[in-house]
Amino acid sequence: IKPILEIVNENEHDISTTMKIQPLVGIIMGSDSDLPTMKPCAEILKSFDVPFELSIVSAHRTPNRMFDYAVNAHKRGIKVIVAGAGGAAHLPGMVAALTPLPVIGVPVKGKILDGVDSLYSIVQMPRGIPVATVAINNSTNAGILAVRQLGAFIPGYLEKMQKFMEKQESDVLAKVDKLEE
Ligand code: RP5
Repeated sequence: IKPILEIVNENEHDISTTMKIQPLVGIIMGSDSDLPTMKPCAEILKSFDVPFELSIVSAHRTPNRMFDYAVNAHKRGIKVIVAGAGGAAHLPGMVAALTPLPVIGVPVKGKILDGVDSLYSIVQMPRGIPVATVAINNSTNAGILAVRQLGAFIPGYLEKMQKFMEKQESDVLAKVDKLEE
């Protein structure tokens, strides 16, 4: 994936120009310090050939940018937003409050409270504004869930997901066979 700062600096106000094809998933995170945690999400999307964009959008430090991103994402053709944040992790919930798109929240583990603070901040949404929350630091699952959501209306991704699951199963069964040899 492109280095995050390069993407942000490229054109801060038009993130979609960072890819030549229409991105379907928007990966956003509160800080560049979240990038190592969010990178697996980008990698899994790449492995499924899902076009995505990736940027820093902070609920606290750049609230106006967050508002612009959230209200415009669906107009730019984004179908799913994956939002990672740590600590007082308001980004996924605030974005979900502003967009009609599905939002997947990734609780990022910080240095102090082991990520439980992030998890609770993201998962405890009030009725009416859901955020699909994955496990602490598990941005891989956020990517996989995004592919499944796209698969509901793009058959190619559904087929790829079925193959991915079959391979996962056969990989485990091969290990079982080896253990039992
Ligand atoms: C949150 O605060 C970010 O999502 C990050 O996980 C955490 C710490 O940010 P930095 O101080 O490392 O920029 O907003």
